[in-house]
Parts: sequence; C-alpha cells; structure tokens
Amino acid sequence: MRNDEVRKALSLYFVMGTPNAKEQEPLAVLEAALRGGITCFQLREKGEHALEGDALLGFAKKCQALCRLYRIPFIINDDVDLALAINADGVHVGQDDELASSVRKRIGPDKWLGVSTHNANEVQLAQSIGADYVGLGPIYPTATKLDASAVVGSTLVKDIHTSFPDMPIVGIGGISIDNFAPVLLAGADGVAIISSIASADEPMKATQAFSEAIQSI
Ligand code: TZP
Ligand code: MG
Repeated sequence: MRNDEVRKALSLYFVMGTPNAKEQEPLAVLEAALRGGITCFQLREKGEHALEGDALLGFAKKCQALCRLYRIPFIINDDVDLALAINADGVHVGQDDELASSVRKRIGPDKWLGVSTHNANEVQLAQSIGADYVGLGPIYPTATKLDASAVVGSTLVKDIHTSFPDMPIVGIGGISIDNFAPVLLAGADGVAIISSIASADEPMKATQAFSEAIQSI
C-alpha cells in the first residue's frame, strides 16, 4: 500500500543540495549516505552557489541514478519542471513555493507529494489536496535554513499525529543522533536530515549510526 511505502521511506530521509556537502564531493556524500542506509533522498538545491540549468539537470540525473541503484525514492524539492523532466519519484514543496494543489495537478496521482507544514491548518489543507506526507519543523534550531520559521518542537508532531492519524509525518530541522528519538516517540514516521549527514566527517558512519539507532526504537 502506498501509505505504508511512504511511511517506510520517511524513516531516514536524507535531504541535500551541493551547497550542503561543504568540502566533500556531493555525489560521494550521497553515495555514502545510501550505503549507510538512508531510506529516501530529496534533492534540495538552494542557497549560495546552487546549481542551475543544465548543471542542475546533470547533477539531478546522477543523483537519481544512484538512488535507483539503491532502490530508494528520489524526490525533488520545489522544482516541478525538473521533477517532470527527469521523471523523479516525487516533489516536495514548502508553503512559499508553488501551491501544493497546483503541483498535484501537474505531477498527477502517481508521484509522491510532500508538503512542509507548521500547524494543523496547513496539514489539513495538505491532506485535502492529496499530499502523501507532511514535513513538520523546524523541530530544533537549525543554521541550515536561513529563513526557517519558529521552532515547533516534538509537541507539534504529537498534536498532528493525534489529529491526523492517517497522515505520514517526517520531522525536520536541527536533528542529530542525540535528539532524534523524541521526534519518533511523538509519532513521526521518520526524520529528515541535512547537516548531521551532509556535514559529517564520515557521512556513511553517521548514516549507519542513525539507521541502527532508529531501528532500535
Ligand atoms: N526545513 C525546515 S528546517 C530545514 C528545512 C529544509 C533545514 C534542516 O537542516 P538540518 O541541517 O538538518 O537542520
Ligand atoms: Mg521550498
């Protein structure tokens, strides 16, 4: 069933763009994360020195090929045209991006649609337009997203999980190996992570540590 498949994929959801990889080669970081056991990947190409045009297209295709090799879903943040051009598995949009309802129409019923949300109203709307999952955050303070809204904590995860039991949830923002557990215990299906993997000295080891710790919960 699609809902179960989505929940499984959210478990250890790695999000990255080339600016997040810092000193390391972005594709090498992605491959390390795949080997370490991520369950979904979102290409989120944003910020200073972000790739555009053909360079972005080429990078996205390489990421997609790696994800296919490891048989995990490949999601594109924000860029519906890119997702359609390369036939990505899904699209993730925030509240300031193209309207989720319009994205759903453009990508059709089969591709996954994720929506970043911050309160019950936004989750309700996401559900009504056929979102496959919602992102909730920032759970903790984060330096990765400069325009992040106020920290919501795991309490919001608990509230949303109680009010929308059928909606798959992934927590995002400031999540590390030391603080991810309350997010899952509050009812999230998984955690979405940028810097704790992308900026780790050894991304594969960092991912393995998450993977093992998540399975032991
Ligand atoms: N949306 C809310 S917080 C955030 C995004 C994209 C950044 C998460 O990055 P990190 O490094 O895992 O805190
Ligand atoms: Mg966005």
